[in-house]
Amino acid sequence: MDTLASLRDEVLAAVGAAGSLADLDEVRVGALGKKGRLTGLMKELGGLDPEARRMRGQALNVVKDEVAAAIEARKTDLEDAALDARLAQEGIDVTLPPRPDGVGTIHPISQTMDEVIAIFAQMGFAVAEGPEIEDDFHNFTALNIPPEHPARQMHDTFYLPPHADGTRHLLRTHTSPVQIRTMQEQAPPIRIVAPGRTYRCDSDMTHTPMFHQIEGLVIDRSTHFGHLKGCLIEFVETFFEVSEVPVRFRPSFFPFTEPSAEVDIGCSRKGGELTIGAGDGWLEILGCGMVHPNVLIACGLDPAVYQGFAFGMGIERIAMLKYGIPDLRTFFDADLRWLKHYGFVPLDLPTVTGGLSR
Ligand code: 2NM
Repeated sequence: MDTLASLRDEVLAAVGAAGSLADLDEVRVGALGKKGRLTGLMKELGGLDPEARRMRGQALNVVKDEVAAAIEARKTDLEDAALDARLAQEGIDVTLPPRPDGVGTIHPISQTMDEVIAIFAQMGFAVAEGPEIEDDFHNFTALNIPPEHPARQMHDTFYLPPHADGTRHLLRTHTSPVQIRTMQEQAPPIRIVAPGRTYRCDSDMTHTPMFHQIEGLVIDRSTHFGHLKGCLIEFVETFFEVSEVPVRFRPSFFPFTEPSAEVDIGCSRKGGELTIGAGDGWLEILGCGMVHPNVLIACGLDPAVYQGFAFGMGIERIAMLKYGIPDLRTFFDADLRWLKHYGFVPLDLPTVTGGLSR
């Protein structure tokens, strides 16, 4: 009996002292395993006479249960401690800034769009969006584009299958329908930019059937061409991140503006390299003008009270100029090596004050 009591104390002490699950298992095998010390005592029961075997068996079972329970309790403690240690070690500090590596890059189209929006947002423009599937009125008629205008022809515009009444929807050929919808829905003063995807049935070295535009619109009671010039000169200098860029407003024609102009910036082409900001060359970068009275009338505005200016530019084109991307088609190739080369650091949003591109 004495040996059983001391064996019990010894095993329980060893259980308490086990510092790891491996140590604990060693103690368990040493006591309760096939060749364990308690198992050994169990095996000796066979040699006892019935009464002594019963007494001894009961005593052994009590100790066995006690040891098994102690091992189980210790095991739980050790597992909890191991989990706590792992949690402490693998803990994530969610207040740390994220690491931008391994999440890809920002496509130059997205970057350029974000930069342009940041510049106009800084000037007080709101961003407006609208459907890419449009109707004839918002894409053409309201914009003073007559039915015989070439832009309406099948080969320039993607038309959807006609409805029963003969009307057909189309993929917007510019983001101007967003300005039409804004003028219909909001009372002046209006100051918006409309960025987005546009579609034209055209595909060659310098045209893709889907491309990106941003257009702007300002409507108020006394908005004039001077406001248009100041706004766009400011935009050009901020966007190209050079001061004193030569800017030229060259008379042009659009059905939806009168007068209309195209804006060129100064550049030099020496040795096949294009430098923006100086030199004797000119590069066209956007179109603009005073909103045509017919457009205002189509949107329910009185041209005797309200006037304004509008402008539009292609994102691919200004992205190619600013970032020296020579081939339009590569924007749409989804080539990982190209994206790595021309892409931008994620999570580094362009701001006018904090830097547009770095
Ligand atoms: C351009 C050039 C000139 C333009 C006009 C309008 C609207 F809806 F106000 F009439 N939206 N966009 C516009 C004017 C677009 O893109 C080259």
